[in-house]
Amino acid sequence: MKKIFFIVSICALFSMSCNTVAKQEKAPEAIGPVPTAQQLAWHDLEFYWFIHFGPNTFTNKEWGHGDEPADAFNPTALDCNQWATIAKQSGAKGIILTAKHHDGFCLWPSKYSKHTVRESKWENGKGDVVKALSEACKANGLLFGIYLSPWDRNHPEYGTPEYNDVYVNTMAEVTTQYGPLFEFWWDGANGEGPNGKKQVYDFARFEKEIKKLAPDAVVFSDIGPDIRWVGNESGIAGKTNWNLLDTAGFTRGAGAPSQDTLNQGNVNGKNWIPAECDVSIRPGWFYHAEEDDKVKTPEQLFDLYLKSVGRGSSFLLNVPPDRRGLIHPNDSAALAGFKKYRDESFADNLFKNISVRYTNAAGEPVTIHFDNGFAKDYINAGGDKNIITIDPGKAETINCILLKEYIALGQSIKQFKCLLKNGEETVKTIEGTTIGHKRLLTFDATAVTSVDIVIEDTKGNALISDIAAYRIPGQLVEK
Ligand code: FUL
Repeated sequence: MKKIFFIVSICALFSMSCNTVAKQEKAPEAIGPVPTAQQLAWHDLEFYWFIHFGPNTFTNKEWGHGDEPADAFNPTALDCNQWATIAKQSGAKGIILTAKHHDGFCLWPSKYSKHTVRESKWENGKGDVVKALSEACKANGLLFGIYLSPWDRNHPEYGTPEYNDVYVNTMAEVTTQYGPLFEFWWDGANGEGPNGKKQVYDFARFEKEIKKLAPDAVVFSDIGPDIRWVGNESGIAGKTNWNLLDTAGFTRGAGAPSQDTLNQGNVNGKNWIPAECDVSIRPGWFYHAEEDDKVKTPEQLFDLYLKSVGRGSSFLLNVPPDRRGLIHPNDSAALAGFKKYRDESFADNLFKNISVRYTNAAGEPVTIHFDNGFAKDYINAGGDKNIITIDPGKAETINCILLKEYIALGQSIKQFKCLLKNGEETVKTIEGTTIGHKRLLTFDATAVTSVDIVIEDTKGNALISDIAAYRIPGQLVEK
């Protein structure tokens, strides 16, 4: 015991030499499934937009029947550059557009449908919303993605094997004409078509085709292949959130795992399929004037950010343009407030100048000093029962701790706790389960002189890739 104390003290005094010990550590092996390069890049996006726009915007519906006249679609002042500018200002990294919703109306002049912008009066049938938004995204440095509803309540071939050809052809059109895409979205809704028939989708073929057409896009559906639904449309991931999912025995569009499983993932899941939190800034997915006073407030949006991104998921926020084809001022004001909230919350890392002490995987004590925030790919704090002590050198009042796991080598941490200390005394204990891409823990503001992160249960090594602490405005204590 005395010997350990001696070594730890020496290390604290000569942090550089212990740092050298850490540098010689063997690279750890991956634990279980790991993300693809595309999935890893997607994790880092964290926040991006959804846009639901189409005939429903003008007919005040959420699910059009497919019999709406094409002329119903008639925005008076459509400006995709306004959408992209506001998205960019809100800090979003990309936009996913409903190129076709369940009513079958195509926002581009598809060769494979007679229900498109071409058949509408808008811009004398010469307009193309998908093209305009893909260009606006490029001009504003945003990524572009597409939602292409497999369910089609207009297409005469829906409900027959030929419709699967139509669907593949439209996938080819949007990927080749408007790509590159960062995400492709397969909605789970599957109802009857105009002839009362239901479609038997050939998802195996769709998957093969999309992987050829857009190899760099991550593909979303309830159960992946790349990104899964979070199990609710309220934008909330599980506090326990595994990026892993078992899909054997489940099929897309019919028979997904339970919503709880989608929400939390499977601890020993065989596939890396992380959850995406989709939610609308208004009650509906499409614009309805009567919801102008029901736009989520900056504080509500920030709370959702904590419950999505802050639980290792991503935040896909729907912002539906109005009948002019513009983002309503109430929505843009809420988004500006949300951005300000995030900027103010995370501008000042109170754990910028810290000493980090832990025992590495080889059982050696390590001390590393960071004077401008955590700046390493990761530290390997070994397996269970390890303690990582963070010492900011002076008392700091914090109400948020950020932790990240080095997920390129898998997801390992099952359970941990943070002991908030003032001197020798533990003044608050925050319990947690998974960390994954990012975990934001919020609690009542507390003065701390150090924090112990106790790694209680892991699947293997605990690879921590970021540690920070903040004093965020307001009282957003996680429930
Ligand atoms: C659901 C759809 O039925 C809604 O209309 C909306 O598009 C939402 C994002 O997904 O499954």
